[in-house]
Amino acid sequence: MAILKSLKKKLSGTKSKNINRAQVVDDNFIAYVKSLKTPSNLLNLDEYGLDEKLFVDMFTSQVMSRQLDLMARALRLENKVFYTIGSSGHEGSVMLGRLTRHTDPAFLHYRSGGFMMERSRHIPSIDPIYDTCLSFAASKSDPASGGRHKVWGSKELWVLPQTSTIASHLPKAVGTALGIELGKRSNSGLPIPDDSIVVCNFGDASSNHSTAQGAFNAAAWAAYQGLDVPLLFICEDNGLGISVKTPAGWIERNFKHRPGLQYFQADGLDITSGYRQVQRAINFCRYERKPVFLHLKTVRLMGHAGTDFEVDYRDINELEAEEAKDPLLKSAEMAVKAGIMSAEEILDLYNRMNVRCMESAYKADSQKRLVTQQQVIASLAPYTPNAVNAHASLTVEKPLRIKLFGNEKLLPENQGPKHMAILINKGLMDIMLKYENSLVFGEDVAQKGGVYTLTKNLYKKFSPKRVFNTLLDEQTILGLAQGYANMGMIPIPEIQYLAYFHNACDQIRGEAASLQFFSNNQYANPMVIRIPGLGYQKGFGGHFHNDNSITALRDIPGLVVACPSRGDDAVKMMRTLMALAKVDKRVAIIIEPIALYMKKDLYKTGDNLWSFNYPKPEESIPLGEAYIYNDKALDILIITYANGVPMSLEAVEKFNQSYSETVATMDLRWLQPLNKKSICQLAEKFDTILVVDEGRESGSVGEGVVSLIVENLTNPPHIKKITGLDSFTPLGDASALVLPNADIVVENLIKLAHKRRIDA
Ligand SMILES: Cc1ncc(C[n+]2csc(CCOP(=O)(O)OP(=O)(O)O)c2C)c(N)n1
Ligand SMILES: [Mg+2]
Repeated sequence: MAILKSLKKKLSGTKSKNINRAQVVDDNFIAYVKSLKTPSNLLNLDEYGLDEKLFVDMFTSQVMSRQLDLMARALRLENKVFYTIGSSGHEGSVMLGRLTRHTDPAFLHYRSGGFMMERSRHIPSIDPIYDTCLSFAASKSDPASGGRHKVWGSKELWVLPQTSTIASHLPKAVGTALGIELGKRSNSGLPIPDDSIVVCNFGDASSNHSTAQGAFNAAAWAAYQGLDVPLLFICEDNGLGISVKTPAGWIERNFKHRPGLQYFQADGLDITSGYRQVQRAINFCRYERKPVFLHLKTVRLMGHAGTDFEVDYRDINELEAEEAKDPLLKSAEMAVKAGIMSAEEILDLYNRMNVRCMESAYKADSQKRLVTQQQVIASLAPYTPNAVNAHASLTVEKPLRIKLFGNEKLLPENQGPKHMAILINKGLMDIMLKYENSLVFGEDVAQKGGVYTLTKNLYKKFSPKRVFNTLLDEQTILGLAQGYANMGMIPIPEIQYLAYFHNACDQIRGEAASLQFFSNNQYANPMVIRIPGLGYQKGFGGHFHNDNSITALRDIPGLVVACPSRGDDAVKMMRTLMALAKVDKRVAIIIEPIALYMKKDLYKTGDNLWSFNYPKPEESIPLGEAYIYNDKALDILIITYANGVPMSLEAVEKFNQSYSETVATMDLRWLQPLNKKSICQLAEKFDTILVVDEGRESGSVGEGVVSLIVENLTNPPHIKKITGLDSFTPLGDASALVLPNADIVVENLIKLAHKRRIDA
């Protein structure tokens, strides 16, 4: 009891009761329970589909969740807990924890304490209170994130960790539901039972987010066409998003009649009346395999988070009315009315859980935290180069390839030099043959074969189950990729143009790329995203088809960004990316320079010097390995990538017509992470360097290259950098004005050569 008393003291602090609603909620419960009397006519739980044990379990889970919230508020003040967004008022989610299976993948709202407590009963060895305390305390032994974030997450309970971006988990929930249906028909099968459903909850305000709306639409769009989408959306409606009220009746009005989305309502404030309602929704979802929108009525108690003083924006009478709806009061009342617990027993349970939470929190606080950078990033970007490279060079038996391509002569390596578009297309065929669980999807990738025919014929060769068009929504495409990966597949989504990646960027930035990090590498969503992009398209364009902004990709932790300049490299790099996805479960993007898709010649028309042989099946390019043209050169080094490579080679050819300085050209090939070692080792051999970067000036790859060299070389060479302008790309010939070109490269080479001569 000493702990309880000290908690109360901390909760009351110096603040008035009006401000400290946690204290009020706590007091209310105790006072209310003390007032309860067992009636002579007992309530029959059977009528609600419940029995005594079931009820007591769920009620206990509600109390556990509540006491975790109260503990967090108290120990936050002692710096022992770093997170105070609670679940109070939302404890009705215990019904979902009970009625779904622990193998139903769950993407949770941050108010899912009740759900977690109840789901944990499926695996008795789990102590959900202690585990939550470890997460609250950012302890290294937190089983969910290894101390990286307070998340609801558990490998054993199929709860994939979510951080705080509201609605960002909905697209991957759609993907996971569709992934269940795809996976159960595939040879490799599913990691969970075939009749699983996906659980995805969120708040009422979050349901308005365009990411959420996109996910509802995508689920309904798929269901409308007869696809199975076993997805249970649960909107936990407490009527507020921080301080902003959701208009009364809005959620029901908005979701009740959506085609393809079945609406159910349930009382989240009373587990007796809510139980069957929740059960009906879950059963419909599981057995009809259709998407469901379950509207769960809740209240929010104790403010949005510990730092939120509701009295600033809510009337005290309104607050008290909400507090009177506390679902724990209702459960206590029902327990007494049903004669399964006395008031004393309830108070005893409440106090015991309080002590357990406090003791667990103090114990968690005494555990080790992350104390080195190495520990923090241990799960960020796993990389086992030997295994990856060995896997990249594994090949499929030749007869299978012959069958795929038609005959021996038609094997791409027997077809002579080709341009990039053809080589990537054939490369994708080989990859799909090698990885039976790989999927190609995106806008227009199936029958049409993509805007630039890169996926041509894949649909015919690998069936619509593995190559399919999606609806026009990049967030959904990347959400599908995450979901399919969760179900064991290797997605190869296409985003039609780089500009359109940006409008869905958070699906990679905040979600896919963060999963290994926030789950301590227990969960992963390996994928290889193909994105045509960059400038210089002749006769076609404007900004959105020539977007050259790479900056937004460069700083996404853990993401690999590949950018080939020639077709054979593209194929070899894709092989490595697939191996990275398979072996280390990494997320990668390959930017395909559109203007190089059809480029055949280098110096003059018909020379065919930018057409290349299809790489032998076992060939690949290790992550980070650059290529150096004219590696014997001694005078000037050009560092570049993508369109910059043929542009620089052309410029060097022109330059050497009048100047004798020898020039090497380094094609970086991998833009993220930059290979510090290889860049610096090569740079060290030169006194003059020209960086040719077709991206925009600010935050460009070139910026990274220059700073690596300047910071790491004892005698940094003279460096000049040319980049695109910080501008959007205009239409027509004006587009050339904002990008580097071969003449500019020549001019700069000449200036650098003169400077060298003067310096010498
Ligand atoms: C994309 C995004 N925008 C803003 C926020 C800040 N934020 C956190 S919670 C929240 C309100 C969410 O309300 P609701 O969905 O109703 O959930 P509740 O907290 O009421 O359970 C906001 C605006 C965020 N986390 N993510
Ligand atoms: Mg809300």
